[in-house]
Amino acid sequence: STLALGMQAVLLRGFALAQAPQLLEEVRQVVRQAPWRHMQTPGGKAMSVATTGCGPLSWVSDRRGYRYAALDPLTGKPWPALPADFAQLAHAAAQEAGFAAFVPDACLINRYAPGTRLSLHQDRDEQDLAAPIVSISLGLPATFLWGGATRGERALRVPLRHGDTVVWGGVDRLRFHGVLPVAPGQHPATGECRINLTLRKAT
Ligand code: MD5
Ligand code: FE
Repeated sequence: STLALGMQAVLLRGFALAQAPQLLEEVRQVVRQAPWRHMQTPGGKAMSVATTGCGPLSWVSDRRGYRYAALDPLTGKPWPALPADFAQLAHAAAQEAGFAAFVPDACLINRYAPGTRLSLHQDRDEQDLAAPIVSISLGLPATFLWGGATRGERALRVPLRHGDTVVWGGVDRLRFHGVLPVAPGQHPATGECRINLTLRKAT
């Protein structure tokens, strides 16, 4: 089913379900070349989410700030290539939401162990804020917090399950958002974690 969360934010329930096993196999391949790590915030704290990435560029954070980088700072090597089906799925999802021209050049991969959360933030490190972000949820469910244009606005709680895909674009692209602590559990596809892929146009 297709649920309009906002004017230009669309939740496609189960959109990635059929491809999930293949996506997760590709995540495992990425992790072999670009291992999970807990990036440092500019304030010096380790993020509770473990991350890696793939594509020509991927998002990095350290004491110097947030940015997109062509090289993985952990290995010094280019990020693994963006798997073709990541890009295809993101393109198809974006099309459903009215963003027919979306071509991602970066994929950030987040891993949430039980108890891991993501505090309210905006994604504004991309050059082209007219391009949407496509988010694919895999494994354990989570409660997504979907806020407003300011941090203080009351956030809507959106449950996201295995295979759910969300397209955030246009007027809904810069909303504050986060993820509540993931509840402990076991998922047949991922074991004891939630994995989120975000496909982005960084440049
Ligand atoms: C997650 N990840 O579940 C989320 C999914 C991140 C992040 O937030 O930055 O890695 S992406 C949700 C998102 C992205 C861009 C814009 C908006 C939501 N939004 O305007 O609500 O790991
Ligand atoms: Fe975000």
